[in-house]
Amino acid sequence: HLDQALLNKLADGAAAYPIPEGRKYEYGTAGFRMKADAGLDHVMFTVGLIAILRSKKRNATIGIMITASHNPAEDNGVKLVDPMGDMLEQSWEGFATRLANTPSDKIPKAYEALVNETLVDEIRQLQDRPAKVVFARDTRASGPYLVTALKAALDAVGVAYEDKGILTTPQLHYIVRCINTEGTVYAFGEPTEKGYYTKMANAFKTLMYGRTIHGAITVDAANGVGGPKLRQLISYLPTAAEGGIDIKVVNDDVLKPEALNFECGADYVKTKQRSPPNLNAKPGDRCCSLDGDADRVVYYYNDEQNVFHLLDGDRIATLGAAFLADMTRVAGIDSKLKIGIVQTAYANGASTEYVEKVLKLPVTVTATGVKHLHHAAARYDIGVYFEANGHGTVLFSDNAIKIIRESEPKSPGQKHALDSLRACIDLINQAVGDAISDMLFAEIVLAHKSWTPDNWRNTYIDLPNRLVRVEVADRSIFKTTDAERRLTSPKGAQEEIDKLCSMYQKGRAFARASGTEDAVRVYAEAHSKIESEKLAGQVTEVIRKYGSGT
Ligand code: G16
Repeated sequence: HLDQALLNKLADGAAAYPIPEGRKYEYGTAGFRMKADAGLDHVMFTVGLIAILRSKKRNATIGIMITASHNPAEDNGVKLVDPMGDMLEQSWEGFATRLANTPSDKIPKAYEALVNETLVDEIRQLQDRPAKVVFARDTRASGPYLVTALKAALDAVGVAYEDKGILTTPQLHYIVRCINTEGTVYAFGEPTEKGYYTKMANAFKTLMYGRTIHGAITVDAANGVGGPKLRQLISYLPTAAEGGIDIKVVNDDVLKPEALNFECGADYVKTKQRSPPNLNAKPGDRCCSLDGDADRVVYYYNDEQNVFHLLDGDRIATLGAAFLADMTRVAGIDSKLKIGIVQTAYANGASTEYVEKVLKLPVTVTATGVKHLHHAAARYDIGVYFEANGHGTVLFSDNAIKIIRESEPKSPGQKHALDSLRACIDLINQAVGDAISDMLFAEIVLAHKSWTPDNWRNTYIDLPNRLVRVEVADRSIFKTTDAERRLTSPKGAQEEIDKLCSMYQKGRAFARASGTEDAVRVYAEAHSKIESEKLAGQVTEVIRKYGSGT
């Protein structure tokens, strides 16, 4: 049993954050997400308690990120970060969901029950361990109030915490990993924002040795936290005149809260397949868009005929994997390392074919959500994972890091390749997908290959595709299997989708319930644009019919 004084403090703290009538919460694709004023404060209080339990359980610092990433400005959300800077272990999502759905007056007892369920092992009671939590938030206006609710829980239990203020999601993940690996062989860096910039800038300089980036890159920061943070990083990077990079930051207004993700940002560009209206880029100029918390990025450009071309997460993955595979070959260590790519069902069919047939690398397909891709990528020595929407990174296994660090070069070419690989280990944020780090990585690879965006796009031609957001009465009835590529419920829906797909050349489509929005997503691709749009429309009708609730 927990001390009565602690239970009383929890009761007092939780009373200020009741659950609104009828509200149900779920730890989804990326934690809890909803309208910020629809009872998210209650969730914040409970997430604070889960972080405490998790910290005690793992005897490590746990991170909490307050953000709703690509969602509209009035939404907010919260996700937990495990000790190595990765997403909360999935088996704990259930505890988080359960506590979030507990009415305030029952929280003390529910917390006590969770202590008994998660912290008591046969040898020792972990409950007496000290807990440590770090948290940060994006630029949303609701952030400070939500922090108050979170602190109320941490203060009620009386644990140590650090408020890191406003950070990008990947910066918080980086800091958590740095804190927990400090002084070990896995040391990740200095656990500060400055440490993050310095590590990235140093790696960038090594990788850019003898290379030139042609022309400026325009970065649309979605009017989110990525804007000011990127500006800070720029002050650590060499300018174009110094052999570095010319980054033009646009859509970086964080003072107008409603501007966040509005007609800009990675999700807008990917979904609408068009540039943000105010970009002012010339034909051939490289552009990219971050999302609201700077953990995803997509590239694009207009060609000489002013036709828009998207270079999405699939492209960044193939670009990066091809580069890393080349470097391991030049370094003479390719036979010792298994390189692979992880995608989701949203990956363009042409990209999968390119990876398997041209790059000759294996592909693993997982369900949507960084947590799924991350784990699959960790099974390769060099695992490149990207969602088509721009979330992704590269993971180097301990074995790969050892081989790359310890190999002795036998020629200047091998030395250069090994130095480059070592710098990649530092440049790429292995804790989690990081838009800023991914963007620098893409810029470096393009410079190494002397590629224009046209060269990049011509590696393979995307199958025309369409993504549709369908609102239904209850999205939870849509259940999937086979990495979300097939519906198992409602009965009959998949058969109809299969029939439709078979009517089109290269027709492929699937539907799945979103984990971050109250909607079902439909993806369709086919040989031609008209066909892909027709297929998307027909599958949308199927989903509407089965989801109408009648
Ligand atoms: C989050 C997740 C991503 C996922 C996206 C859309 O992104 O982190 O892995 O692809 O949501 O997910 P869903 O289709 O389930 O809504 P973000 O950028 O919002 O954190």
